[in-house]
Amino acid sequence: MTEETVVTLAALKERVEAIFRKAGLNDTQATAISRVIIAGERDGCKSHGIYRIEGALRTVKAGKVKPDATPELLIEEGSAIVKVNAGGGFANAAFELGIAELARRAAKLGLAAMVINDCTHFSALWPEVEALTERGLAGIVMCPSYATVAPTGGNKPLLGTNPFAFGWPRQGGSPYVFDFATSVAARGEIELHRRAGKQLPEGWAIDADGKPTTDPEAALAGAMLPFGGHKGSAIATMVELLAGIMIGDLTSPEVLDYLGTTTLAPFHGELILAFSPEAFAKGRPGDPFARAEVLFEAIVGQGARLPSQRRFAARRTSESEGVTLSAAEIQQLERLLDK
Ligand code: NDP
Ligand code: PYC
Repeated sequence: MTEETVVTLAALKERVEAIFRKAGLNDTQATAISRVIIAGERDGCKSHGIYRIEGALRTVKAGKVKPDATPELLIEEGSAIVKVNAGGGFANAAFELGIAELARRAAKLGLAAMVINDCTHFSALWPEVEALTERGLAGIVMCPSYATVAPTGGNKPLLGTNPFAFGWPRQGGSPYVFDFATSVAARGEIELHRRAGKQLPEGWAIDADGKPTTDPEAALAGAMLPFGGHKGSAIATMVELLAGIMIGDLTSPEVLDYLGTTTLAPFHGELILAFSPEAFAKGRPGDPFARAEVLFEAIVGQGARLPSQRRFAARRTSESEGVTLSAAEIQQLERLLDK
């Protein structure tokens, strides 16, 4: 099965939406979830593209996410905190409901936060960060996951792969965006290695006895490791505190207790922080956007690349040429449509 097919983004979107509608998702849920999955494929982020459809459908089937949920916006006049209750649905629809109000408040107050509660979240965070940068705001987004990562010095899964993303708007160009798991790699990467029959790089995981392993099966049965040793371990813990405990939602070990498995998409909350660079820099010398450009130019000037440049290049190609899917991926989509 080595054949590949090029599919336009519009055709892929139609297929993915049809799969979710068939599985009982309402329009709000199906369109929002499809948007981020297509964005993953478009930007060459396979670990959060169509590969995620089956996990999302399994979660619907297991009754752990409400396919027909309607998220609810809960706002208090004057508050910097915008809350959205996802109503047990996917986070994507909740985010789309709250983003305009978050941006309005951040522009007015200088900074604002969106808290999403009671959601199932399985996607990459950069689509959300980019929704902020498109509105001229800087942003930080984070959420827990489920306990699959051992804290540095420990030997059992406790923390999540807890993604953490940041974005800074750039006039007339792609924003500065980074988005990564606080584990050495996203769990999706381990699963993709397992499916491809490939060994993991050293330093990604330990087995169930706490010994280093490069075998994806043993890693999935054991624990992943935080990136950067104690530093990643502490950042992952911060995510549990801010985007779990502080917002009154589940931490990664609680998510795993609730789900009883890592084969379903995790149920928890999410925290989105939005900043107006102009408001923070007001009264200080220099335009913050122009000063940021000097920094970016200096980074690139050393031969380094900015994060997300690979993604933006993949996006340009996909938008003009479509995306290439393997025969197995096309069969997967057909099978899911026929189910
Ligand atoms: P990667 O290691 O693939 O990439 C992390 C970031 O670093 C990207 O912004 C990437 O940009 C950038 N980058 C990579 N190499 C370089 C380089 N040489 N120089 C400069 N920047 C670079 O990310 P992860 O595997 O850790 O995470 C992948 C995705 O998984 C994320 O989108 C994350 O949100 C998602 N995730 C979601 C979870 C969830 O619970 N919802 C849990 C864990 C992860 P570029 O893309 O351009 O290469
Ligand atoms: O890739 O680690 C991951 C992940 C967990 C939940 C969603 N993505």
